[in-house]
Amino acid sequence: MEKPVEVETVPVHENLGGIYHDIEVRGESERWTSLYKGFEDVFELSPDFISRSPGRVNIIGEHIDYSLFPVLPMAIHADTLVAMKTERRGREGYFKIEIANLEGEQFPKESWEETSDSEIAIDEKTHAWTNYFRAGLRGSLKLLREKNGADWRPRDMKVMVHGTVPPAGGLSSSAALVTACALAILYGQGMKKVEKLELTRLAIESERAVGVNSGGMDQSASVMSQKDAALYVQFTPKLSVRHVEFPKMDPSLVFVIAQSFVKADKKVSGPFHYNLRVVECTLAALMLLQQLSPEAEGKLPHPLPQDDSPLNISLGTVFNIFWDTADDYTRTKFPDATKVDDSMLQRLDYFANRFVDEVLPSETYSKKEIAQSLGVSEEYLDHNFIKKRFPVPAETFRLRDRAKHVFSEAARVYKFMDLLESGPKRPETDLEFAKRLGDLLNQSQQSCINKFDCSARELDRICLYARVAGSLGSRLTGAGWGGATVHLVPASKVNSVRAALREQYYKDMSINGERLTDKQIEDAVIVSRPGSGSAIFSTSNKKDGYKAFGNEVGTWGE
Ligand code: NG1
Repeated sequence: MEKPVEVETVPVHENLGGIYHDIEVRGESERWTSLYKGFEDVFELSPDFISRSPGRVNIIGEHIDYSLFPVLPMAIHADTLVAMKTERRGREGYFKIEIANLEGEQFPKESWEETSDSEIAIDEKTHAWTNYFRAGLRGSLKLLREKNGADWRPRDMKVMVHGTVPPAGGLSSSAALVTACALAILYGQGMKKVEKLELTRLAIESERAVGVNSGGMDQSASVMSQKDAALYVQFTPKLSVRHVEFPKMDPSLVFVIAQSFVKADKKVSGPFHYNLRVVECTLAALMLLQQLSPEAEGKLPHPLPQDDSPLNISLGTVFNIFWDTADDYTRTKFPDATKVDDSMLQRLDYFANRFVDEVLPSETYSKKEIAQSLGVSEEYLDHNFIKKRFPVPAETFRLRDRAKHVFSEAARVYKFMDLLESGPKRPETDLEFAKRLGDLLNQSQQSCINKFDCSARELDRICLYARVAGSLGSRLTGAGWGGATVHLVPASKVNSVRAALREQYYKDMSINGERLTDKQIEDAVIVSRPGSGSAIFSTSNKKDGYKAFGNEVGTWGE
């Protein structure tokens, strides 16, 4: 089951069957053909290759990746495709980018020039779709320059994009877009072996340039997933993954994804939602950290420990410091901790239910209170955390509940993994076992509602209706505040869940005054099989160009 991925490179396919499940290939061959032809229509040339990166659904482990605790997402079928041709034509000292989208009305074409040594500028306030390309470009150029030396010059790029991951829908359209762009740029600029881990790290950094202090779950899932397996992602001591298959069960279980149609655009709402949560978790980490050694009493240790989280110090790191270096001082101060055995679950439970309550007794903390308690100025907090990179305007912070969510959610991920890896215990029936998995999803949703305040009324309603109709576990997936939900459903109950959501949620719903169409309702609920991660499809040595996509399945005619 365990597979090291450090040296794995992104696969280069010549067959769509290597990328999609068989049943998906026919529809995809038509779509890939449209992209290829769309490219030829706009640029009057054929693309050299197409890169592809999928969206993801998170099964469990919400809002804990940026605290560096493990998460369990899986890639979905929906993805972003980037067709590209590179050439050397433009002015000396410059390179040119022409980028279009198959859905040109919604995503207008752009072209611009950059100097060969430029640091790509991104104006995150414009929320332009091409910012994601720019973000991928900035990260990729940095890596290419490191590998190729300072004299290396980028080639011109013609680019055509198409995505099927719904934007702001909680399925990580942004990570799919950034990752597919970064992969296309690396490959198109001459890196024929793109290391998965390198691409993932680059995509995480790149996405942080677009206005969100994001964790690393989405990019990991998009790049490193494999067909028919969920992906267990660990962020410490370094980024690593395990491919996890679900035990075969009777009744068989499927994951159903249901859209809420409530837009959750992190870049717009970031200062009040996502980025604020990152700040709250970071401030909570500082408050806990300050308790951990005699020198730190009443002030922060100097220098602060540093990690790879968005603001460089996280709840996960403080948790590790506590248990790895617990000394006499900590033991005297927190005697209960000495009774905790060294299992992760016990330790997380101690943090979620004892330590956090003791250190953070109040529901909210003002900036002034936090600064006083840490022995630093408010300016220091602003400069290093609250207004660093993407400022959040908040003056009060709910540290206790945020931290309790993080530690309890991390425990749920461990429990879920334990169950998956040990399978049903005799004489437990498969259904009883499945219910235990489902309970963890339901508890996660409860914690997202009560402690992390990242759900939405619509998401709660969908979860409720789905559970009544037979889902064993239902929760929001991704950042929340809208977007999508995920449900663990016995295959025999999928139709009743679908029918219940249609009747009770979608039927009377309207967007901008318009009722949902039958097609929208049909597409809103999908059964998702774990899909594969990023890939390149090389078309340059195909005599038949786009026919390559259809020929191998015999669906493309003249
Ligand atoms: P969404 O908004 O669903 O793509 C975001 C973050 C993840 C993770 C989840 C919450 C980005 C790109 N993704 O996912 O890293 O923190 O929220 O678990 O910011």
